[in-house]
Amino acid sequence: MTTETDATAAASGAKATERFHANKKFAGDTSQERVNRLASRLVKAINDTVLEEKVTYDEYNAFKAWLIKVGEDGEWPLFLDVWVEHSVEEVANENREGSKGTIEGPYYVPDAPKLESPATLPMRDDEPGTPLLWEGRITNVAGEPLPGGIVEIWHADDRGFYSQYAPGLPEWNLRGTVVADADGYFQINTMQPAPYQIPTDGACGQLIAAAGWHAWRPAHIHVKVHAAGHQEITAQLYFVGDEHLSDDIASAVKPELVLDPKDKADGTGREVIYNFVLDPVK
Ligand code: MBD
Ligand code: FE
Repeated sequence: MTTETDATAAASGAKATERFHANKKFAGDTSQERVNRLASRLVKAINDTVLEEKVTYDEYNAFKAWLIKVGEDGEWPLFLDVWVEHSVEEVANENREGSKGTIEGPYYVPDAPKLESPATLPMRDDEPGTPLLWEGRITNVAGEPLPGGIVEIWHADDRGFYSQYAPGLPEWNLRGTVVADADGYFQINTMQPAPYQIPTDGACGQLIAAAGWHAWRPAHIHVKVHAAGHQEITAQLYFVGDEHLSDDIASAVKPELVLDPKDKADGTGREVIYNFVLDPVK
């Protein structure tokens, strides 16, 4: 039987590439002037590196082979989201007053099952890990509740695998679209995820090994929070004490996004409160 631990970089890369095309979330109307400016700067940055570092033909050919492999493994979404998206997110959200955001990453799937709060995410009968109850409230920047607010949530399991990107997991495992109540409150029962390694057997893993880096991200819960008339926020929540908070391969940790769950009094796992504040639509 194929299980999640049989996951390959190329298979999850192919899924992430397919998912990117399906989500189609860009306008594609960049002006010629802007393309000229950005493409010229990018090409110049590469040429400057070649000239300043005296890059050899061997290194140039290794680079070319690696870029080809990124495409063959479907790892452009992974590569870009790990090494570039954090800067794009910083620019996009620099003027927000409400909650901090961070990168989306390559594993979001829209239209996860809709769950009324209090919600329990879809999971296996024998889902491994520590149960986590997350309670929160969605408000505007004035602190007023936003009824009908929604928390889309997705995260890896206790072994570090995402449903729909690793084989053998139920389609919507640990994914849901949670609807807050009339006062903006929500409760979500899930399993605390474990620290996560990006796939090591594809082109990105090859780069990490060749450069002597590591492939770890701290354990994290992805969310998209939205409510009518407000800007959607994409974020991730982390866990205090995680050894990779300070060296996330994706540079996506912010101190405002770190949870400190406590043991529940009834001994059934852990619980934490984390609220979201949404900016009005501009
Ligand atoms: C992930 O799970 C992730 O969140 C990011 C940003 C990149 C790769 C895998
Ligand atoms: Fe992730």
